[in-house]
Amino acid sequence: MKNLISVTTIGALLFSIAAFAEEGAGQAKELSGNMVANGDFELTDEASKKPADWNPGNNAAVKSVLEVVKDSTGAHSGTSYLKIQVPAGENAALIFPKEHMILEPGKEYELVVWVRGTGTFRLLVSQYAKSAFVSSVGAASLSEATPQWERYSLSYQLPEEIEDVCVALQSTGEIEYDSLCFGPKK
Ligand SMILES: [Ca+2]
Repeated sequence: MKNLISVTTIGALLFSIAAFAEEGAGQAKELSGNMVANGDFELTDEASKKPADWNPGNNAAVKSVLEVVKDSTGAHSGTSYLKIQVPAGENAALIFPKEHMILEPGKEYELVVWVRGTGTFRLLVSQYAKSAFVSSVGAASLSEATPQWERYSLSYQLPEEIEDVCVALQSTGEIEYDSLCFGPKK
């Protein structure tokens, strides 16, 4: 079954965006079209202590540590961000949201996320058809992060044969993510 982002989720998202209004109009505007639930990593699943609405992907297979860090001065948005640590020599960690998105063919979309750390990372859009993984779209290789928050983006257009997609974050070393947004390109 395909998962469309529900009206309730969008309502909750808009409500949480209002709370960030004091952080600057530019950022609030960027988050307003967000199709990814908990892209700002402000919600934590109480049982697992992992970010709510996200799957840890292959983190069980690699010896990586995934956590939501509560740090109001260090966070790029709100009071928390996602931290992923992968020991040297291990495979890159992959994390993606639980809900897939249905997109309009031909329309241009953009994934934006703020990243910092000591390691490498890559933004991806994973493509599915007939409930099966088809391929991932993104940079050819992982890039080095910087110690300060930097904005990275990936443009995406839905190919005809693809039915639904999800964003994915791949990383090695110690990488922190915040303020992730995916939506129609402005
Ligand atoms: Ca945040």
